[in-house]
Amino acid sequence: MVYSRSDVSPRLHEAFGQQFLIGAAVNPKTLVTQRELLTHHFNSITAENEMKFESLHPAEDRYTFTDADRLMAFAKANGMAVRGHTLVWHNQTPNWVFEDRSGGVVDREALLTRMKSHIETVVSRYKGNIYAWDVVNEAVSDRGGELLRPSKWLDIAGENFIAKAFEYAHAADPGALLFYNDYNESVPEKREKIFALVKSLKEKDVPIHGIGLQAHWNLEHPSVDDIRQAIERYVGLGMKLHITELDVSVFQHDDRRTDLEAPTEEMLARQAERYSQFFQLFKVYSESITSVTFWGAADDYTWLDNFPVRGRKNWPFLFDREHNPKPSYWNVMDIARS
Ligand code: HAH
Repeated sequence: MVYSRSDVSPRLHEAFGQQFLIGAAVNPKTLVTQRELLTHHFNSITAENEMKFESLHPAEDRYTFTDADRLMAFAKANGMAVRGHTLVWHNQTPNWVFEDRSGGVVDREALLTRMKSHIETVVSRYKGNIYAWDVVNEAVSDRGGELLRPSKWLDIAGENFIAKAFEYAHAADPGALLFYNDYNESVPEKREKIFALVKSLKEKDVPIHGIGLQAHWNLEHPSVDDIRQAIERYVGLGMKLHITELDVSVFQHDDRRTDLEAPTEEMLARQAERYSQFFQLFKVYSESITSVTFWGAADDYTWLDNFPVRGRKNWPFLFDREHNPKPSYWNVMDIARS
């Protein structure tokens, strides 16, 4: 592969310098393969996996910081900010967290003690160097009739686990901005649940500063209007907003095709139109939106390759597989300058 052209196009993060940070999720591989692109266009990075519970804390008495520390060093060497992702989640969390010494279910108090110890250790280590943390990820249910997603955290510790996570994180780094982060954040039913959860946290004086909109969107969904309404609703709670995991899949939800070897011209044009609409909105709300992070940087690597459809590649970003700007990039730059 030839990685060449990205360094000659105008820097994304400079174009939005007055509005918000421009971030990318990275992993140990892309820190190498996308190095030029990352340092040219982005001024914030997030660990795709390397700061999750299972990566940092695989056994009760063992922490593994090597990959996360390397990411921090990369950011520092290149003058980039770092968003932390994520402290408490139902996924990518090792079983030991929920088990007692005899393999049974740990009790509530012991689970909260483990949570506290994990959060203290991780947040203190990067204190002052991580501007915002996703403290709790995806705790709200997608199903009708229930507010919170069934999980071991909820089962064992009760709904208070969410408030506790924020308290522990705030105690460890009072200077870090603390976020509740979720997907389907612009779907009206789920939006109202996220709103209700965050409102109840605020009413209990829980130290929460913002809502992370994951923004895993596609060519048609969610509608710009639903996104605008979600932003309005969350801003109404006095929350800062971060766009935390932006990508625009070229496939609709029920499209299961696996035969495409490259995105069609129509897909690229529609994707560019969508990106343009999104960044127009982000600009309008830039008093509240202070950071926009893509869940990757260029189409040579995305978590959407083989997910949710196996054997299928996706092309969700502003830069193509060779790191050249796509029509989406030029549209976003036009919005920046408008
Ligand atoms: C996000 N979940 C997670 O926050 C992130 O940590 C991960 O790397 C990728 C996406 C979105 C999601 C999912 O993982 C499964 C089903 C729906 C949505």
